[in-house]
This record gives sequence, C-alpha cells and structure tokens, in this order.
Amino acid sequence: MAEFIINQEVKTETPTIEVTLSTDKALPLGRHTFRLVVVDDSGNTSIPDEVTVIVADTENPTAVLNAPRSVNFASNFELDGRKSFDAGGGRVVTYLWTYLGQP
Ligand SMILES: [Ca+2]
Repeated sequence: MAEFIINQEVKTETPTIEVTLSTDKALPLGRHTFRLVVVDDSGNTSIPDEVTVIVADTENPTAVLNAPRSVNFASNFELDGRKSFDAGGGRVVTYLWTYLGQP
C-alpha cells in the first residue's frame, strides 16, 4: 500500500504495489502515468517502463426534478433540476427537459 506523490519514487522489495486513495484525495478523472524502474541483485538498473491509467466516471447521474404543486392558469412556472447530482467523480452538465402531456 502506498500513497503516491507526483514525481516521488516509492521503493519496495515486493513486485506489486497498491495505489491507495481516500475519497478526499482521489485521482482526478483523466489520464495518469506511472513509471517502474527495476534494479537487479548486482545493482544494474532497467530503463523505465510506463503505463497510463485512465480514471473514468462510469457511474450514472441522478436526475431530481422539482416543480410547484400547482400553478395559476396561464402563468409561467419554473422546473428545477438543481438537486440533480452525479456520482463517480463527474458533474451534471446537461439537462434534457421533456413535456410528456396529460396523463
Ligand atoms: Ca457520473
């Protein structure tokens, strides 16, 4: 288990390492590159190998629609989607409104 800081090497004697992240220190969405250099028992050092890990938001947002219970005839009113929210590190950016007619 290791908390990674950008450009700060973490040394282990085990061949795997877990990238530990708390919710408040999560990697932001997008591409993140990690590098490995290995050293043999004679002290010879490898050239680096690198991988890019994409942190992706795969969780659907939740729509929350609020509206007044009743409105006067021929009066304007507002539909409010501000309580809609996202999970998975993203944010709601588009609201798609549809009038479905009378039940
Ligand atoms: Ca999401």
